[in-house]
Amino acid sequence: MALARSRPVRWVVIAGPVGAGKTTLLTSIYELFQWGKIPNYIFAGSATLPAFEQRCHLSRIESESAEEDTPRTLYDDQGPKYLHLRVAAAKAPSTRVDFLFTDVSGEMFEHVRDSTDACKDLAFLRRAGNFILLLDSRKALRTDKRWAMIEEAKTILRSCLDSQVLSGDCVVTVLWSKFDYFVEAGDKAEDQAFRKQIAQEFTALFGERVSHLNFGEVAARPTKARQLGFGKGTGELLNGWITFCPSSRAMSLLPEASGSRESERFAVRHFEKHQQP
Ligand SMILES: Nc1nc2c(ncn2[C@@H]2O[C@H](COP(=O)(O)OP(=O)(O)OP(=O)(O)O)[C@@H](O)[C@H]2O)c(=O)[nH]1
Ligand SMILES: [Mg+2]
Repeated sequence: MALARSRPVRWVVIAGPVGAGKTTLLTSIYELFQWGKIPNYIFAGSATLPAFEQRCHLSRIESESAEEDTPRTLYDDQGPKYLHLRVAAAKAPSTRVDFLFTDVSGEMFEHVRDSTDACKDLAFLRRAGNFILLLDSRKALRTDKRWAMIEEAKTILRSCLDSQVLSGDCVVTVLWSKFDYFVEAGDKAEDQAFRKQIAQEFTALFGERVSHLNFGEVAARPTKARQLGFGKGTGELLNGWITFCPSSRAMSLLPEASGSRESERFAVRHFEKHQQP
């Protein structure tokens, strides 16, 4: 069955600098499905199982040692890697949704941040129905790092909007990743005030330019506050992606005739290699 030709797919771009937690967020969704821990939905397949498994492999080995870890996503000019996930409603398994997630190295977003032309080259951004911009809570707790981290995130989003690659009805979520760092630090009033201030700043800067802007928090692998449970917040996030999708954002995977050199061709090649029987 040619997935690419048979059903619409929702494209979710996970954006953020190196080490922000992009890959871990994706693997946590996959693992929670394996453990049946996503409320209301079940895993209904993936055309990129090896890619998910490869990313989970290291953390599984490491989980027998003191600290789990995610392999770094390497930057190469082969374009982004894509992870496919098909989910079904638990009560109506024939109701399915296909997601295609980008697993892009943070270095690619450094190029995006530095140049609107680099943005225009990234065709996957044009297809995004959801754009998830990660803010690293670990850095947010470092007063010497937090403002640079916030500025970098704003610049990535600004660059994507200025270059007009993000569609007007793309849902943009500004997401505090590694939220367990805040929890470990006691989630003090001043930290809550800081997060509120950042949400206000993003709203003031981008609220008019983005039709759906929202905020959230996640702790995909909460090693600093294990009581939160693995994948804290990821189930809710996925639920939001499933239940709220502006109508035009479910798009076919078929390459457009004028498709640019990387994302479409890469996706189709990738799917042809990894299709399930
Ligand atoms: N404490 C904690 N650490 C996390 C969490 N999520 C990810 N990490 C760690 O943060 C580091 C970076 O995570 P990645 O998922 O590789 O980050 P990335 O954004 O994919 O990074 P690049 O691929 O290099 O751009 C790894 O050591 C993860 O184990 C979290 O929720 N809590
Ligand atoms: Mg990565």
